[in-house]
Amino acid sequence: MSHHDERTFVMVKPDGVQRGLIGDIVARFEDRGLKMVGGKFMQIDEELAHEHYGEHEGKPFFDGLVDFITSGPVFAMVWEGADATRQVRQMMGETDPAESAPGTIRGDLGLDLGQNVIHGSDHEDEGANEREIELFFDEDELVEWDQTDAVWVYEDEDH
Ligand code: IDP
Ligand code: MG
Repeated sequence: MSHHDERTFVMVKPDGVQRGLIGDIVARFEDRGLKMVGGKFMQIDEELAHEHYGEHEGKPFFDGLVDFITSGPVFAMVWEGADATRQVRQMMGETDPAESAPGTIRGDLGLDLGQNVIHGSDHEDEGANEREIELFFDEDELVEWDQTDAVWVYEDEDH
């Protein structure tokens, strides 16, 4: 594979699902030129929530965060592309939607820190993307495929 193959974990949170924002959010990543290699509509249980948000255990917002993320279905995804983890984080905006620039997902679609529509692996936490992909997806749930328009996204792909 090429240097366009970095994978990152992304999830539309229960508020985004309830508000019908899955399509909007998927479209943004497709439009950017990223490639979806995994997608799963699912309910997160307490155990998975604790594992996924383990770094925040003990913080004052942790119990509320677990309640929220288990409160309804999520749409978990794996997206692949050049510098995918950092690019997705840039597209998401800041953790607090109120501090997020218009044009970003949280800046366009949210107003409240506790219900900020989307999760994406932290690009500053080395290996977080691989850990989160493994936590949510089995290897055989990820699909390798040729994105035929990649030649029009990446200059160094062969025409
Ligand atoms: P991130 O989602 O931008 O990576 P993190 O700091 O990893 O932000 O926090 C995980 C999630 O926990 C956030 O997306 C948000 O939903 C929630 N959260 C973070 N900080 C607070 C807070 O101070 N109050 C309430 N919820 C918070
Ligand atoms: Mg985080």
